[in-house]
Amino acid sequence: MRLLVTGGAGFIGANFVHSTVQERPAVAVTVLDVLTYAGSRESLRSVDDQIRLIEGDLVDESLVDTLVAECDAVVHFAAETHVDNALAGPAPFVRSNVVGTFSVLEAVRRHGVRLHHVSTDEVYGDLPLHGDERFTAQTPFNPSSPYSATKASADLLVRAWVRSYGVRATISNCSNNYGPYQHIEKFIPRQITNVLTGRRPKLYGTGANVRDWIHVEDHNSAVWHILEGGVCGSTYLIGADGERDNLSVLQLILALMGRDADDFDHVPDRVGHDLRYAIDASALRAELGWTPKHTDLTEGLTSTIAWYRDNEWWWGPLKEQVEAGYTERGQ
Ligand code: NAD
Ligand code: TDX
Repeated sequence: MRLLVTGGAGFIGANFVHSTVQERPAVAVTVLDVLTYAGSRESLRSVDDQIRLIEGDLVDESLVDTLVAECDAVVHFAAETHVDNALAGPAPFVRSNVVGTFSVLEAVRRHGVRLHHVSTDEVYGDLPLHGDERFTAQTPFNPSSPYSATKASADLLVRAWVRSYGVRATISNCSNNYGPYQHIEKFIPRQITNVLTGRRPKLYGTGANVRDWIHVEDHNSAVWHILEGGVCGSTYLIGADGERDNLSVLQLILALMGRDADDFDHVPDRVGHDLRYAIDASALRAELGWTPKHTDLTEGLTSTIAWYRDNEWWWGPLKEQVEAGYTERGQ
């Protein structure tokens, strides 16, 4: 199989490329990535002689057309992904997430190529903090932020291209990922690298907001299950029953790193901050037989902390600038 992976130099995409190269040697991987601040050649360094990396933009329709024509399937990860950046400046989110997905859809339509579109649970908005309701594929879209609105828009384009043009596409909406190679602007790696550099972790508001954590390897194994066994036109929700409030995740990180439970700062809350996400992944488990492997958050965080401790070469050069940006926003 010749596989085109968009956004393969970002967090989830790079982990996907690593596991694909390792576990599926018959798959020829091409990565298309424009290498924004969030993408890095370094994330693919260990596999660079086993893949082809094309530095280019999703909105470059002729480049996307050429690459899609050469492949059997596309896994579309590329997007602008950080909610705080979307709040500060939404334009790149509309460009990459909406126009970029349109460009991919037009190319797969022209060439009859199978597409898997990677999306987020944030398209469904948020749930009440206390309760046991969870998102399913039937939950109506209700995005809160410019980021989630552009992801919902992209999902709607994919659905319409399936219905109107018979494009062979599946969609997945996954919960919050963690693991190696995640950009240090995001919650878990920001706090780990704050501790590693002698800074105090920063918690938005009271930390009561709940996220449903999944290890990136489990997200990616679900993507492979869907690519191979998913029904075109279907949406699959991916989650591993990992609900935790932010304060308890932070205090677990502090404990695992030998710090006191109160060794952090409260900073102003994110505007429009989604309260709670929770995924019901029973359809994916029942239909495609997928099960997550990393269900113990303490174990998953222990290995993630070890990865950041051992790989300062990868994140160290970014740290000052990322924290300067947060300081400017008062967070
Ligand atoms: P990331 O920000 O780490 O990586 C995104 C990658 O896309 C980067 O390498 C970037 O250079 C590339 N990119 C952005 N715009 C591009 C463009 N116009 N052309 C080509 N490449 C471009 O993101 P991530 O966390 O790895 O997320 C990957 C996908 O998974 C996204 O679609 C995101 O919405 C989705 N997702 C993420 C999470 C999560 O917790 N991180 C959860 C659910 C879904
Ligand atoms: O310093 C911080 N302190 C803090 O309390 C940061 C960066 C975040 N937070 C909070 C905000 C959220 O409630 O932690 C939670 C997680 O924040 P992010 O890592 O920014 O993730 P989130 O906004 O939940 O979105 C993530 O999951 C869904 C990804 O960034 C999205 O791309 C994905 O679609």
